Amino acid sequence: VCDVVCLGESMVTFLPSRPGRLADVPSFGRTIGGAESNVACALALAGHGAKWVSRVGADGFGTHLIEAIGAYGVDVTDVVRDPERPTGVYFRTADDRDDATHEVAYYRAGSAASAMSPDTVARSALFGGRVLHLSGITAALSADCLALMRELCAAGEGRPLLSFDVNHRPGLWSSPADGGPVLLELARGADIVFVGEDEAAAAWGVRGGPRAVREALPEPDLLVVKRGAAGATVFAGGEAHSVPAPTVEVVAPVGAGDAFAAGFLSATLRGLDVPLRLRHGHLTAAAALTVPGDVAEVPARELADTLAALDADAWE
Ligand code: KDG
Repeated sequence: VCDVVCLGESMVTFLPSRPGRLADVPSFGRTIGGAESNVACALALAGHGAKWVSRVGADGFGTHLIEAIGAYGVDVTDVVRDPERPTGVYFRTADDRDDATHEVAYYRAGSAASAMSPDTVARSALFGGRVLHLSGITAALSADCLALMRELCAAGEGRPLLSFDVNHRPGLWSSPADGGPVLLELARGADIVFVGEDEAAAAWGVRGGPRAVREALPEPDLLVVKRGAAGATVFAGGEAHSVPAPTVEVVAPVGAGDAFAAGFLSATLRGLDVPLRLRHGHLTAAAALTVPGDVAEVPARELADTLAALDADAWE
């Protein structure tokens, strides 16, 4: 049984052999990236049925993505190979803890995944799970991808629970101002929304903490506002719950948001109460923060349950 279907572009990711400017890095190690497949991998590691739906090129990088993501236990049977377009790749620098020097070089324009559209992605593949997880990255990839996202976020009956991570990537939008209104429109159609306080400020000009974000986005049943090391707040119905984040030694922040979403969704699928879902999100994110790549081991379920159940003092 498939619990969660994740739709989105994944890329072969190149991590630098040493810190410094992209221009100076002598060599790179290969790994995999892609916000939505990161969520699928973490969910599969946590024992859930997870499927990743996408398009990759008919090239070696596409094969690598399918094999590597499949090796996490993710169902990759609905990933389409595109003989005409390449698999996207991207390069990172090792300074990405520091926003001022963060560099990500994408080589993904015209990629196989950018050809995802309402015509090329089968609804049967997307609607077969309990949850469909999407992110704002897909909306920025092409007009076809945006059309698909609009259709999915507007689809009413017969749709699984729709989870949407805003994932605002200013560099992917042709003009930084384009992304905000689209991401807000898509988020309004989802049931569960994840957004960083910093993203809400950058994309929507919303400042004033989690409550201000909720005012700008009252529609989703569950709205999770993430505040980095300060923790996260979830709005569910008329209630708000905040949980601080555990303190960890950060190796690389990339992938932590995806891990958070996976932990929260895992706890949601297990029917745990809303504040506990935040704690599971934090615990899974803590694991991802301490590895250089995007996907980390997830804490074993029994351990995560024990840690999540510690009283509030332990979480301060
Ligand atoms: O959340 C991590 C992702 O940002 C990373 O894996 C790359 O999907 C990616 C993107 O488009 O930025």
